[in-house]
Amino acid sequence: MSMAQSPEPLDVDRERTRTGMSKTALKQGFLDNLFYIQGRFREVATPHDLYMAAAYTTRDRILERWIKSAQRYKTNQSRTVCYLSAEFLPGPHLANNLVNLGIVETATEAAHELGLDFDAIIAEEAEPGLGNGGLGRLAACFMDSLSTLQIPSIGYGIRYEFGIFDQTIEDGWQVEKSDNWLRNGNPWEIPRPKIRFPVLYGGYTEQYRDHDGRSRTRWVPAQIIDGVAYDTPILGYGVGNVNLLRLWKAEASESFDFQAFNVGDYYGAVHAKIEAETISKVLYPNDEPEAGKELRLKQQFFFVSCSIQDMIRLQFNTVGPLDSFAEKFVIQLNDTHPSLAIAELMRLLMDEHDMDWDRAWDITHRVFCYTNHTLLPEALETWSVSLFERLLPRHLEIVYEINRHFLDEVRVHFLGDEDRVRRMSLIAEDGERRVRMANLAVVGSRAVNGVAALHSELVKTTLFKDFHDFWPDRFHNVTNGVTPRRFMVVANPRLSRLISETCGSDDWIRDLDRLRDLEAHAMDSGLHERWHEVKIAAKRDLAAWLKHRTGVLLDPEAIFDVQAKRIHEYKRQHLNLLHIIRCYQRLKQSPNQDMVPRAFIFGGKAAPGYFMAKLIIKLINAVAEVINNDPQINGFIRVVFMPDFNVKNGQHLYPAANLSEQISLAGKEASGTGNMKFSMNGALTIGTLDGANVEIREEVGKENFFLFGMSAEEVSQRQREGYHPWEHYAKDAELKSDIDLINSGLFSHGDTQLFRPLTDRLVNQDPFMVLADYRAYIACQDHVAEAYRDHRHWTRMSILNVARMGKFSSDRAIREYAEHIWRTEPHPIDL
Ligand code: GPU
Repeated sequence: MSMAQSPEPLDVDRERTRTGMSKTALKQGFLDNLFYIQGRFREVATPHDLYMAAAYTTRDRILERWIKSAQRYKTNQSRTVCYLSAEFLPGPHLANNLVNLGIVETATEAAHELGLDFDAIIAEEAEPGLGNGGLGRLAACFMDSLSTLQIPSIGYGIRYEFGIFDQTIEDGWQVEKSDNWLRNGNPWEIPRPKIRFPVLYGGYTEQYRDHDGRSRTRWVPAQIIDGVAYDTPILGYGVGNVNLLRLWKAEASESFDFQAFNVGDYYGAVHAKIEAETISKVLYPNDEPEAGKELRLKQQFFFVSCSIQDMIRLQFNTVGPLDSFAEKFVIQLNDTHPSLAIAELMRLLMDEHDMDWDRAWDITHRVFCYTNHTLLPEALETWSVSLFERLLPRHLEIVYEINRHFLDEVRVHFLGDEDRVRRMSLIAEDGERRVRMANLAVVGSRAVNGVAALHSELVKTTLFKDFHDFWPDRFHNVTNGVTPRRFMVVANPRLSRLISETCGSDDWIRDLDRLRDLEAHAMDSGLHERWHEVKIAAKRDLAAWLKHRTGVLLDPEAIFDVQAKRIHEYKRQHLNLLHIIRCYQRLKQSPNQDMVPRAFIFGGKAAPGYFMAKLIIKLINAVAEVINNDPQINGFIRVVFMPDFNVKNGQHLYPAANLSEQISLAGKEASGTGNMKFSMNGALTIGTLDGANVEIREEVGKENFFLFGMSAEEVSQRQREGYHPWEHYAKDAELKSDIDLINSGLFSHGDTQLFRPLTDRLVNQDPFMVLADYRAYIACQDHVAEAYRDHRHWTRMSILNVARMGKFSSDRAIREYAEHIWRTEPHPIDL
């Protein structure tokens, strides 16, 4: 039974005493939960018991608002945004929920009076790592903003039993450990065992005549698996609205099992259970490119099928007939991973709900919208027709039929242009026939958007040029944003307090443009001093954290120069490394030179099968070992790799950074969102004109941004002309000596071969033009060092960066989706 069906109005007074916000109520709630849920008394409670009691005490207070929201949304029949995403990276919930409830101070005092270490309780929570990187974290930021903006919404995804692997570093190499995040229980989720849908796979289709004599298609599957809903409440900041993150867990279908049971195959029946459960067992750890594995396709169809069936159920429960489905719902596809939803909705409307093709298609293409997150060809999903047919025979028929209708239109519009038809087809016919998921997503959606201005332009002019020629109005831009609740208030309470005091209000937390009020104080020496103190304090905290985990000691006075993101060649962590080696060589050549001390900090995971990315991690750690232990360097520069970069650990990084490395090859990073998180916390950016960097620079002013490197245009021109990296290597003596130093074995205990695959690739292919941008990067880094010497000037730039970050709130992004794409309205739930 869904909450939306709760029959009784709430007894608000009863709820308030049970879930009051006063310090006394919090203390009582905490002790009750420790006793009745954890079954513990104070003296024997473990840190984990204390965390669980705190989490339940917080959740109790959210549930009241949740039920109210569900009741209101139901009676209002409100239009609902369904955000379909194979990944969600919400980060630990406790601290964020306390912020959004507005009870951080009360809870801190309550904990103090109970003699508890509040920070230790917060730190106890496991990271829900149900995503790889930017795409999954964006989904979580959007959920926060949807609730804060009071827009009814449901995030649909997969409840992976194992999320993204835990990264440890052993002998400088990345080692992956499985992420058993549910081991100690998850107090934030509520299982809904009765919200369960069958998901079908395999088998065949057949035609039959229904009682009206119409020809219909029946899908006879070979396997049925159940999806069961697990709900996590997503509370908005300072509002009564609570939306739903509904994640599906795969279970064996009871009815299906019984068949095996009846013929006495008990063992086989249990085996089928295990196989069913593998579907939601583990997240694929590839962050573009795609894995292309059969289980991945099964996962995608699994969560998509459950989600569409759930929406149809909700439609019947609230509005009624399916004709208004596209008025009740809008479905946003977070990349192509959920784009099977287009075929699945068609199937359900036609095969299960008796609609003809035209009515079903009318609803389907009006309900879907699609966000593209990459132009990298290797990241664009395609599935071989034979695999697709084996797993989803009915959906292949539907895809063919969509394609037939679509290509007919194209042929009418572009008479005789069969080349274009071939390019636009949902099926790639060159070589092994494959289904192009991006083409399916564009054809099945009424709106398509990129995630930053430059990216959306490139989407229109390169990747989807043919589609843009055909449907120019379908294409939009919505520049990404991040939530200031998580990345400022939770991660950086010191800075947040300082901003609120300086601006005379904390309104900026819900209206990030208000940060502009800081500009009036950008020259104020009192603010400068406190701004500097806040940054130094965060640097000390990070230094202590890193010392404890890696043994490397950083000097808080040094420039904290940070690159934290997935390890990928296009993101060019190795360009950063070449600069570090340059600094090292300079110091070795003239030890007495007046160099500004720097701490180079890296964080990020490599896909387990991505050899070159793993070699880059090894090289970072190898360079760190040599530099950090060279007495001649004497700590002037230090290099450290933060193990297991994730949302939780990232919260230590953003507040402490002075310099944010956003150095991808122009045209390759769709948006980037780390760039926004660093800048909001007062770091200056060194970056290329890529993704959202372009707009960040526009906002903060070019004098407050360290720009270097080729533009996207220059990149494609160079590529057209023919790019020869070895010419740079041969001509630039410093570049040559930096690369030669890697090959000398200095960083690899004399092994001259270890890093050869990396250096050979740079000199011979260099697909991401590291060598072409090397000289400009080094020069720009020299400017950074000079600028850092002038503390007043640097601090002023830092303040202006924060003051001008309003645009990059995910609240702004969600407002744009709501207004231009979804056409949804807020439904306030009063407190
Ligand atoms: N992104 Br496609 C991912 O994190 N994973 C993916 O599989 C794909 C894209 C990222 C983009 O690389 C990044 O530029 C962007 O900011 C982010 O999605 C959110 O849009």
